Amino acid sequence: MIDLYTWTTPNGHKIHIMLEEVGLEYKAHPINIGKGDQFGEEFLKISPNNKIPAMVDHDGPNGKPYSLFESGAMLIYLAEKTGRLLPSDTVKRGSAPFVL
Ligand SMILES: N[C@@H](CCC(=O)N[C@@H](CS)C(=O)NCC(=O)O)C(=O)O
Repeated sequence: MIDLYTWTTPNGHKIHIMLEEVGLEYKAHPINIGKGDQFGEEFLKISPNNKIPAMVDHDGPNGKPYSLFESGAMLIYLAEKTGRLLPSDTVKRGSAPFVL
């Protein structure tokens, strides 16, 4: 189970879309950045740069809770956790259909 801390911005939507695509169970917690929720003491423990999105995977590496922030890092983590949407082969990760 993943707790996702997010708001209705493109960076937030990226993670909602990824979680839906890979089919992991999650609960979304609204962090209203217009009202300053991102500066709350508890949220800053998960996202020290006071930005959404951030998440806690309660079934992280070695079965332990794992928290992370930065949408790019979250996307890679979720892809690697599920083995979906990101080839492990470096060449296949590129957008070019061929190698020069
Ligand atoms: N590089 C970060 C950018 C995150 C970001 O800019 N989040 C914005 C909303 S889209 C935010 O939380 N802003 C609140 C603030 O800076 O106080 C990521 O990709 O996660």
